[in-house]
Amino acid sequence: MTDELLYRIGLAGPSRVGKSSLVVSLLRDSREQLGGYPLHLTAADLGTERRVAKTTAELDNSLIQGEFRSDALAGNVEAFTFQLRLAAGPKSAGLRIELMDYPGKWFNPRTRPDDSVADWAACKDFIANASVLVVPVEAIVLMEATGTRQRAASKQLLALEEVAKTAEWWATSRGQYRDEPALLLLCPVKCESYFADNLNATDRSTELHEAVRTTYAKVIDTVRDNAPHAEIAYCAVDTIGCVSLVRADWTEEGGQPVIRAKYRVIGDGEEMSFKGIDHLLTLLLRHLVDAQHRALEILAVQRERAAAEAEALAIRNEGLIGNLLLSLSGQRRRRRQLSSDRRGAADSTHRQVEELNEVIKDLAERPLSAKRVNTW
Ligand SMILES: Nc1nc2c(ncn2[C@@H]2O[C@H](COP(=O)(O)OP(=O)(O)OP(=O)(O)O)[C@@H](O)[C@H]2O)c(=O)[nH]1
Ligand SMILES: [Mg+2]
Repeated sequence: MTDELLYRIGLAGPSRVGKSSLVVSLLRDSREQLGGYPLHLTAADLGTERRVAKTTAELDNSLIQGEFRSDALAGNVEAFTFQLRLAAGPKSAGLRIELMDYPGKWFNPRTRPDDSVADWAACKDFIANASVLVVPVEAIVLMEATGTRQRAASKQLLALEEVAKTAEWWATSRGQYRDEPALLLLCPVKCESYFADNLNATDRSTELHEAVRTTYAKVIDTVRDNAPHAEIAYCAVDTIGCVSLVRADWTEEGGQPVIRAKYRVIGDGEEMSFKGIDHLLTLLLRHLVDAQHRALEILAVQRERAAAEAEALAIRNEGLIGNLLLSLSGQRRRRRQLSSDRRGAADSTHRQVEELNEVIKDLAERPLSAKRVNTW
């Protein structure tokens, strides 16, 4: 029997919000991000490795000769499931993680092509089975909306109704498994211009936090109502970092609101400056390691019981003739072997639980920026 469990991470967000950038930023430097911790998050197959490399290159290409091209990243045209492995310690059997990214136009019924209905149904099914739901929030859409019309347009751009619906059925599904950890992560992205801890100087982090809290109140409430055990966290991330918003113009295209952002590159203009990604990874790892810990604790109890039963059988006295027959038929030896195998399996699971205790302690002590991370 393998101890490798499968965890799913779902995404909820419309087109161009920044889903793929967020996922790839999380994976590209994960080894570096995890520095010092006995954890390794790696691509589990060649397809994932290729995908990360391709999207990383596109993201890097959005910064060329001191200019930021916000259209450098091609939008997804199909769904892609990242296959990942997290080894939570040298003796740990590890966790398998699947993360599904998809074209954001499928998310919104207004933009969903007729021939994508079945594809979207498969995405919904994946999300319903995910223990984590990540909601990327396009920060500029929230922060640059002034007046009633722009605020209404911003809700449309963020596909707020759809996000709330998705959160509701995710939470309803999580509500059926209350002994399993569940995590909702609200992640503002494109928020470089509102934090003074990276390359920009203006601090509007409190305002951003408040805007997310009030705008996503329905999402938060629906998760609280349907999955009261779920953790709800906020984590603001810069996946580009070295840009500053110059202006944001609200226009319309085909009757739909659009926001056009103009940035200037700051810093040395060559390198991106991620911020908050390590915090996001920590929040995710805390959840995954906790889930694995709970599952292994249950397994350890089962294996301990099985080992005790096998041991009792191996040493059972079956009387003079019974004992002789057991010995002659080789049955006694087989019982001892089974007992020894089961003892080994139980001890190994106990060691894994112990090892995870240490990892959990390490992750809990990892400092998180109070401006970028919050739990609700
Ligand atoms: N300024 C800024 N731009 C970003 C950031 N993250 C992503 N972008 C830009 O936003 C654009 C859209 O990002 P994607 O990650 O492709 O968005 P998506 O949600 O995957 O889009 P679809 O695949 O169409 O659903 C990209 O061209 C990025 O350059 C960020 O943190 N800051
Ligand atoms: Mg994408």
